[in-house]
Amino acid sequence: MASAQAVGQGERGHFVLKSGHTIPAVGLGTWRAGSDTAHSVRTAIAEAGYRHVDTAAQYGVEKEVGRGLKAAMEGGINRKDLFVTSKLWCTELAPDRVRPALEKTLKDLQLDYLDLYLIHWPFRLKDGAHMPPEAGEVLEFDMEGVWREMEGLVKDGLVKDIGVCNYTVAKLNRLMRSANVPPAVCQMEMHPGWKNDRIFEACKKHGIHVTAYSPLGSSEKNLAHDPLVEKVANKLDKTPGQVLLRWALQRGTSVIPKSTRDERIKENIQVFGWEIPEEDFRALCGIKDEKRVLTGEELFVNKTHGPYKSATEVWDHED
Ligand code: NDP
Ligand code: 1BO
Ligand code: 1BO
Repeated sequence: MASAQAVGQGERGHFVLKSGHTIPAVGLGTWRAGSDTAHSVRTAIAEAGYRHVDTAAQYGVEKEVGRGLKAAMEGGINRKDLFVTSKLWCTELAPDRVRPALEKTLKDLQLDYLDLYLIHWPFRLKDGAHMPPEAGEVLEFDMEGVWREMEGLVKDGLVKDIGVCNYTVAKLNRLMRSANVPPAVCQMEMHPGWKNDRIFEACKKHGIHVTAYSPLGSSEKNLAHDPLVEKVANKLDKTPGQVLLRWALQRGTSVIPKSTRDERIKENIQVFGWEIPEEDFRALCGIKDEKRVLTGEELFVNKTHGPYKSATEVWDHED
């Protein structure tokens, strides 16, 4: 791992997936990264040592991500050393829409394969659906049919691994019953303010790697100012952001923090070669008042017409 050391990832800088492929432990998030995205992606890879970028068609920045990747590769980084994730949006959750959606994503990213393609949310939306959805805008989702198509993308070498996001234990069990290629990764909201232990345990049982999204608590519930996180950071002479990311790595999840500030992009990958001591790790696990930031309510709930009338229903009553 000498070369990985040289770019700052350290010797434990990746996790191994069920497929045998590796996923770098820290990736750059790109949701709401806006017009700075290409610059952030290039900075992350070429200057900070990231080898993993997380994006999605829904973020509206895939062309920008593609420009940033291209700039980094023109600077000498090999495609095979990068790990690029994208996601299939809810309007495309029908078997005949999967491959065209992936092809559009590849074109926008200027790539000929993805390392990981994820179902973004397990709910199908009608084209042009409102937020929140109006009556009839949340459609039936053929999970098995869509997964077959995802499997076809792996078989044809267009994506190396496939996975899901925002799944419940119930949905994961249903998928595991019919999948020929099991999901390699499950991406979920996770930080000390929402540990999400139930799905985490289910994933461990099935050997599915978990990536923690919104690992800093996102912009809505940024935990960098939490007094306990600050206290641990001061004690270890690290930043609160680094403590939150290191906490997630020590739990066994990869992380995809988003920043568009160069100094934070660099700070967020300096999370190797040191540890949060057990007592502080456990104290961080004990942060009270756990709550999701992303409830899915504004995307999928129609309180009058359903089919999901509350966030509780979105999460199959498992929260
Ligand atoms: P994060 O938890 O990564 O937090 C991002 C926020 O924290 C931004 O406001 C950022 O501001 C700030 N920030 C970044 N670094 C630091 C730091 N070191 N100290 C303090 N604040 C910091 O939130 P996201 O919700 O963006 O999640 C990360 C990524 O996960 C997304 O970008 C996306 O790629 C993925 N994701 C996937 C989802 C899914 O459904 N599969 C859902 C949500 C996210 P600034 O940019 O100004 O630095
Ligand atoms: C609306 C998409 C949530 C972030 O992945
Ligand atoms: C193509 C984006 C590079 C800017 O730093």
